[in-house]
Amino acid sequence: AEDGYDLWLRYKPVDNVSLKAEYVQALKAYSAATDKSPTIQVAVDELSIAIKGLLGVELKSADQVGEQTLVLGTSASSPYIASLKLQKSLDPLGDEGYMITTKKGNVIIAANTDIGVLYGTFHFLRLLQTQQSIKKLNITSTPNVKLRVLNHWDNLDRTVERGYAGFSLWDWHRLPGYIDPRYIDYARANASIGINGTVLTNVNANALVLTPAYLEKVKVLANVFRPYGLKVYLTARFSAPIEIGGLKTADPLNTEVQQWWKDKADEIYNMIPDFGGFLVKANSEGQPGPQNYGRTHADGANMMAAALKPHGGVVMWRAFVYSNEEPDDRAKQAYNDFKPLDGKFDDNVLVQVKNGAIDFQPREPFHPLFGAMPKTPMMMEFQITQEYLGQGTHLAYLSPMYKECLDADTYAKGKGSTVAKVVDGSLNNHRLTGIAGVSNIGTERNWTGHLFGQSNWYAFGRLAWSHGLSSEEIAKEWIRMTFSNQEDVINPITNIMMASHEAVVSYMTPFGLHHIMGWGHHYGPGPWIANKHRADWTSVYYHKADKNGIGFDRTASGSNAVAQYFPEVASKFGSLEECPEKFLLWFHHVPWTYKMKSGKELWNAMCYEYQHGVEEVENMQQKWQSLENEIDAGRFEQVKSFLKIQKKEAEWWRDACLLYFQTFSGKPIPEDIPKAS
Ligand code: GCW
Repeated sequence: AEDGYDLWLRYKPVDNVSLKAEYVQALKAYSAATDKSPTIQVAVDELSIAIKGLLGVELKSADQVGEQTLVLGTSASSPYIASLKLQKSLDPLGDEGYMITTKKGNVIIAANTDIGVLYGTFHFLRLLQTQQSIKKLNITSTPNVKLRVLNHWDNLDRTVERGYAGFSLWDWHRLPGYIDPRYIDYARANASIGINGTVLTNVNANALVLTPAYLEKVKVLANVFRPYGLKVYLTARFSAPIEIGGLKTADPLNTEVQQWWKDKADEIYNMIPDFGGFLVKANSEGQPGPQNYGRTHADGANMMAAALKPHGGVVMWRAFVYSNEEPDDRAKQAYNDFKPLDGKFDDNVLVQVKNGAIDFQPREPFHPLFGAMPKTPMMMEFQITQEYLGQGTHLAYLSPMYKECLDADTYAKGKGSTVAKVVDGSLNNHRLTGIAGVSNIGTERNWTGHLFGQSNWYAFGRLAWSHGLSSEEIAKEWIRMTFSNQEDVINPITNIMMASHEAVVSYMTPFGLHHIMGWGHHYGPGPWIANKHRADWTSVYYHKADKNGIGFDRTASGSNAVAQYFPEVASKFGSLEECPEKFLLWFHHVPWTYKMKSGKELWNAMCYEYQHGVEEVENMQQKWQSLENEIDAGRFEQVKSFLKIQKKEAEWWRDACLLYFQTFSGKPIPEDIPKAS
């Protein structure tokens, strides 16, 4: 039975007869260098598996390149490619880009490097999987962003912080002796969408991973991943020099501490010559950091950067900081801490910023740090795992959420200064660029727990490579590869996916409400949670509901967080009339009687919005039901069951939030909204 293990690499037989004939014809044989590098070998292996599955034929190696040969390689490895004199067109493709082109009846996959060839191979296979014609190909592709990295919040005991898909893939106990074949499938999946880095460990870090015993294990994973272009990174616990180094301090300006990190870096690179570098969470949520010693984030980051620099490694220093003692609006703290440090970071440091200023909410306005630190590479951090979006059971396709942030205009250098341009380096001429996604992957058979979680891993990779793709294009690719190329399957699932994120926003946090989830676990509604953990957090900290209205005043009359944005954005968000309604309660405290664009008063509009979210889930259920005979029972039934849970929980959210907020508004819930049961 289908269990989703194969992800989007299922390679089921091509059912379109004429296309199948076209493919078989074009793929009589392949030609690649005879002394294949490990990367070319995995490309050829992938082709063989795929061609066998898709076309039912064995891919044969060509004695010489005749017609209908698939040729793959670089000008250096393939004399045939060299003879085509493509180098002028290959040069701009850099060290990861590729070209897929038809020459004299042959399909050519050419690149400057073997990894470029592998990426091109996966692209070519995608054409077959999504049943595109390959008669006259003329494709070139290069990634927008250099570091396209998964962040695993995986602990050494194999629990996964905010993971909803089983345990960590990394079987530390059996490493380094045993290589779980799953590591290879993980690397294949990542390579197929252009992900080129993986941070193995949780940002709430355990220093033990930097000890020799663990580094031996990490080395084995790095060896497995290397042919797939996937570099390994680790989280570095700031206090590691004390915890595993026996030093008395971790002060970044202390020369012994600096030497300890240098030695540690040397030791790591001795074992893993292409080690990527460190990801660091410091002085945030109890993690140690440079501020413990009166130093800045730049002091801390630069110390590690200096240790990694001789080896070509980078530091990804997180900007997710806020302090429990700080009475100011949490949304403002990262900006206040980091903005003054612009220009102070070494050139192998990236500052990694969450998409929004609070914390991976179903909807957040973009983080004001994007555009605000022109001298510093700003790395995007998205969350793929659905911590605040229904975790392991709710269907939410997140590409529209990622795109909303990437497409947002910061106005940092006038109109058109989108977040995407900040992140891809084009706005401020940075060559070191990056994008991270907090992984939703674990040991469940289908990797992500919810089958549709796979689409978020997929979409993250595709957008990291190419942020101009539309969410719908990405959804359709994924559906074709995951389910079927039949229009009557593609269309309903596209509709389900495209409406899904907005549905979650409607039944959880409409109109810019945020962080009203249950305390700690963040699952389910909890707008009433009295927070004893911070002096300034009362039960109404984030929604601020009272008799008059609801919403967090972040304008000049309130916390003035809007002032952190560039003037055009600040005046838009700061104006009650101009602020997009989707962010209204993020920035404004609004009277219950306020007239919304729909003509309804806020209270009524909110009631109907929650109900709308519930109805959208019902729509998703109906559409899914129509696929009963089109999709294998295993996957069909699982998604169906999860949608049933989602429906129940959407109602739970609606009822809980409306009944609670009603205690402030004092207004009736409209009669046509179903009563809480
Ligand atoms: O989203 C929050 C989570 C924490 C997480 C933290 C972070 C890893 O609730 O579990 O810790 O953010 O991003 O550092």
